[in-house]
Amino acid sequence: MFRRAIVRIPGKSMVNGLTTAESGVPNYELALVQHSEYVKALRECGLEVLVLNADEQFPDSTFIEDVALLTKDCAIITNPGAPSRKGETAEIKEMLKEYFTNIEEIREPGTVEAGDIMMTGSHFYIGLSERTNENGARQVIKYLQKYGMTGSMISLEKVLHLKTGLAYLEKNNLVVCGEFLSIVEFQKFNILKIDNDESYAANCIWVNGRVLIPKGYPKARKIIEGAAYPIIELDVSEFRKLDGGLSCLSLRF
Ligand code: CIR
Repeated sequence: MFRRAIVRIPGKSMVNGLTTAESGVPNYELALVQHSEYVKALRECGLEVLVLNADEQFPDSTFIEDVALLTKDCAIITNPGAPSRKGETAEIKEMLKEYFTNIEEIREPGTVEAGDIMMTGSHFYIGLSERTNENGARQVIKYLQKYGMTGSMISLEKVLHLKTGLAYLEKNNLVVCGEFLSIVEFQKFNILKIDNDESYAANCIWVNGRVLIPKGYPKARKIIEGAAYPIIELDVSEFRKLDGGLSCLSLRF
């Protein structure tokens, strides 16, 4: 169960965020509304939500998931692979001191964005992507082992982050799409397959028994509901325009 989440209100500079989506510039006002609905949903799931102010210096800083990996025994501050995102970690590192005694850090030449890390109990899968390199993944695994947890690496072919196409919903249920369907390591899970035409819905999140999914993906909704999860559907269209989704918008711990 999670007790808390940290989110960051999007800044006006989000219109300059990194993207490959080619679906237009996000509407800032609408993004603010969608973000506040997201916060409301996290609160409905019983979380205390810590809301950080917008940071205009960093256009992608609302995607706060990428800058830290939070586990039950330690926090690992990442070193984002995207140069424009590296400075996002400083403030988070400071604020996490209030909640974690053990804080570790990924150092150069290692790069890691935590959107590439999926927690399944005490084992963590780490995607090797354009943002997360092998050196960074090795550092993560070393820290996890220090605190009695384990990690392993998965190579990415197409998607931005590991959790762009995967979500662990506890109770051995794994939402899987596209390139991850054939990965041998994942066959031990109960696979909830998402069709390619609804691939965006693979980035959903389990929060204390409920699953938050993006609005507008009826087939994915049916599959996840079929696994007996109550659903909260949220419109995150403006974050999708920046390759971001539901997991990226919070750090849950
Ligand atoms: C980026 O490219 O870094 C942002 N525009 C999107 C980050 C999405 N984060 C995530 O999937 N964990």
